[in-house]
Amino acid sequence: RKNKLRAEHNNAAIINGWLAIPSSYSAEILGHQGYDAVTVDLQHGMIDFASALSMLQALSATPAVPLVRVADNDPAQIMRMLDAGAYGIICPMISTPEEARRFVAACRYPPLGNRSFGPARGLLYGGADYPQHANDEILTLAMIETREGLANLDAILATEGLDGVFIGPNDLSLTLTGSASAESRHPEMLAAVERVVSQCRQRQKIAGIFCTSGEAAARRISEGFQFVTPANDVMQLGRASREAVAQARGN
Ligand code: 3PY
Ligand code: MG
Repeated sequence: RKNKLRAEHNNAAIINGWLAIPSSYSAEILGHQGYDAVTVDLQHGMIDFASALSMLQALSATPAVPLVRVADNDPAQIMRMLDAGAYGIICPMISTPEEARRFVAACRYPPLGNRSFGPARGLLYGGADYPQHANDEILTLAMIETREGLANLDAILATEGLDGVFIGPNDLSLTLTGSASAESRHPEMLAAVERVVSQCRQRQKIAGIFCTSGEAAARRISEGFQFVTPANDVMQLGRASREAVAQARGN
């Protein structure tokens, strides 16, 4: 199976779903809604290994490419998630080129990296030739969400094998402006976001960002992002429920 995310990122933007609820049924539902990719969030989602495994299994029955956001830059967890069938990893809090190299190395078999061999579900999802193609197909996105990560952006983007970066706008605005806001209009945030887009464009890397809605995601695409997450399952469930209650009450 070819990872269309790596092959096609120069064309249309990748629309990525986001799962924080530990449910294979939620994963299956999102996977069938037209997303290019769906990410299982082990950092801020309420998801353990057993749930992540069943969610990745559910996603493999859908057209969406299964991705995982790991809890931190831990090679053991990254390798387990790849063995569980993740076709890409989003790694939080990458602040230095050394951290970026460590992250990418965990995603690549030797000689490119130090991923240990035991592909498990990779073979079921990716096919019998997965070991020959995994190094070319596993998507690697480093999260830029610290002041240091922003300062080191160019060196991080220069990391061999890194496909791009994914802005965590809550953490980034928290460190830059003192308050967490996913759609912050603070001048420092606007400048940071613009810088990420332009440096990614120069190096032909993917610029990604978390967004709070479809409208916000469309705006980010018009700003030059190629990978957007238009809210997560929790936000969408809450929003749709509030609307239904309000409509039922006639408000
Ligand atoms: C952030 O906004 O900091 C994120 O990590 C988004 O998920
Ligand atoms: Mg974050």
